[in-house]
Amino acid sequence: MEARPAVDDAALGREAMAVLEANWTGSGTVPAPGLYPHQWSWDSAFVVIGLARRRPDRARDELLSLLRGQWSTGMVPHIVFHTREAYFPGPSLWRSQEHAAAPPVLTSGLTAPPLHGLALWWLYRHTGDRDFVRKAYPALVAQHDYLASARDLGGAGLAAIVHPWESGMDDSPAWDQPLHNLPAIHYGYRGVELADRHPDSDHERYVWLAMRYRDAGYSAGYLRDEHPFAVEDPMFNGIWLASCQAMAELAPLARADPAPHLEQAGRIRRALLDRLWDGGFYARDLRAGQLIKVATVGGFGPLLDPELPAEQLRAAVELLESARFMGATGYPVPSCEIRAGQFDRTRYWRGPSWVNTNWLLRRAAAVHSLDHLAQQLTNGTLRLVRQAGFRECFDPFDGSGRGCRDFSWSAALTLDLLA
Ligand code: 9WN
Repeated sequence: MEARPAVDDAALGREAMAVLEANWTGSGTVPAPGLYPHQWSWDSAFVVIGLARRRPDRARDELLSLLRGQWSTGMVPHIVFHTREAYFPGPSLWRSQEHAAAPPVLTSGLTAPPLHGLALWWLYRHTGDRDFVRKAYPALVAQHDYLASARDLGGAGLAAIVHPWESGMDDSPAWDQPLHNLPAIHYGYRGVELADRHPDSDHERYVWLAMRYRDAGYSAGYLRDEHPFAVEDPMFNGIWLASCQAMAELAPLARADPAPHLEQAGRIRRALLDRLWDGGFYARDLRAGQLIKVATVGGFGPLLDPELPAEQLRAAVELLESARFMGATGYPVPSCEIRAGQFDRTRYWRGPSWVNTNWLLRRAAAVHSLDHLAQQLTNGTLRLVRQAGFRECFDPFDGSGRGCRDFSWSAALTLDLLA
């Protein structure tokens, strides 16, 4: 465990702002210098949330900057490349510039959890800036329309992810089964260096899946009929539902009708309950036609719904607080249940705790007036960053930092937790 001098709230807030200043490129906030040198979609939404009170000007620029990468299909890409800095997979893999629907700025061809509606609502709540709502609202309507049309691969109202990167939790044990069901892959890297954070062949599968989709022209028909990875993820859809509700509240400010957003939220809620609930929420593998029965932090996404029925709310909170999750670890919330064979306290989404999922669950707790749980999540998360700094993720047992340093969403959400 690294020792850090004790910091009070004011000093912690100043440190967090300094990280965000350093990670601001002039046209967006990078998740971390070096490792992630471009703008990532859900990272940016967390930055908007974190800056809403202290730097609303920067929060607005952050969101608009990300939305410059939106495709004319409405798809908001998971990476927007504003700089020339190298990253793999970079623009040469995605080749967005060859696609008629893509904007002039280079982007990836995948999307990410649609947190932006909630982020815009957060910003409005703290600034009262109606003009900005009016400006950003249409882009987010288009984003939601894209998900409802091109991504409802199961036909029941949920959006399917077509790549582990779209979940934001790339190496989660939830994707092991669908990845291992893919056909045998023989893909040569031809000069591309493998990052040592992906020591296994799953990284080849990631690249192969991305190339298949690209070579099919990023077509919705191909996704529906042929793409071998299609999963309904409870976190992605729980976030989408929360954003639909946020958009319903913002709609009158944009002189629009809230009803379609509420209908969308209702469809997502019904489908989450019908299709992903089995004593807990699990991801559904649409290609294998079955639930993926490993409990991960992603299974708590539907808690973001204020109208989640009491039975599911009670059972999900019980699981979260149990010795399978935060009841057993010193720090909230392990990304995978600790009793699972796949649990690994050292590997990204296979065990470590993350500030963003802690923040989402703290938001969920607040939505349901679970004040004690919300306080536990706040205190535990602040303890992590106070002790180990704004690391990418943390060992859930001893709180030591993992992954890169000066990670933007860890800093941004700390600002929100301190408020
Ligand atoms: C792949 C940027 C992103 C986050 C994801 C996190 C990680 C990338 C990677 O970093 O994903 O997009 O290289 O593993 O899993 O949540 O958005 O911070």
